[in-house]
Amino acid sequence: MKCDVLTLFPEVLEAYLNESILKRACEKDLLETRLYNIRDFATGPHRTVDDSPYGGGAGMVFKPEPLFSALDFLRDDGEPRKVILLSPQGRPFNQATAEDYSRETRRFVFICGRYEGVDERVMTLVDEEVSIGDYVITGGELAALVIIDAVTRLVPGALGDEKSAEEDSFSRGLLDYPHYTRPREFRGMKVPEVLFSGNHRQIYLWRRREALRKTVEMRPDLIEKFDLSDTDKKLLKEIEEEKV
Ligand code: 9D3
Repeated sequence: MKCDVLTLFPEVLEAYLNESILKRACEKDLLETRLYNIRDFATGPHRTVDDSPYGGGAGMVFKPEPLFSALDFLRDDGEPRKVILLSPQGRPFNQATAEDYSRETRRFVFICGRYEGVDERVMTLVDEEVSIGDYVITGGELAALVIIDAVTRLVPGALGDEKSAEEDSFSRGLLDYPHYTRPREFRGMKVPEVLFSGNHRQIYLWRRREALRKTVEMRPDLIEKFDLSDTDKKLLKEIEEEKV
């Protein structure tokens, strides 16, 4: 994934991009991020990027000129780009979007909004308007990081251990089962016996049952959409019967 990020706070993204998986992905040339401060494209003595809304009302609106200048500057290299505006009004980002983006060959431009919004004429530059969920955050920076992180995990080689990405998608649709590591007993809390059994079928069934249990409890909406196998149905019945 290659991307340009337009933001008023490049240092916010810098910190997260320079750690862990994203850092390694950068070093392996699987991820390339160029951060640009929108203020550097603003003109005038105060380098103003926002102004009050026509028609009145509270808050400020991102002026169009700095964003158009930034896009003109980026497009100078002739590389094709897909421009994403991060905004609360966007289409919700999910794992399917992440998979689409991981197959995209164009460079991405992420425009991180702040204030109440951007001047509507900026939409003529934008290919997709994307939100990360139904809650209000202060600006698009965290949203850009969420998307870059989710997409990079899907780039072959980025996780090092390719099984992790496979497992993420393998049981997709169900929440994860509980995990345990040493010690075998901690403050009176024991690790389930089956996990020491070496019986892979029994371990699989235990994990599957616990994944189903967790999903029923936390995300019944996922169970409704999920294509349950005969074994899953049997395990769900066992969970039901525990309750009586
Ligand atoms: C009064 C209307 N508000 C819209 C719900 C104003 C407003 C609040 C916060 C406008 C922009 C923002 C800043 N948020 C983002 O830029 C943003 C965002 C979000 O708030 N939630 C989920 N995804 C995203 S992506 C960018």
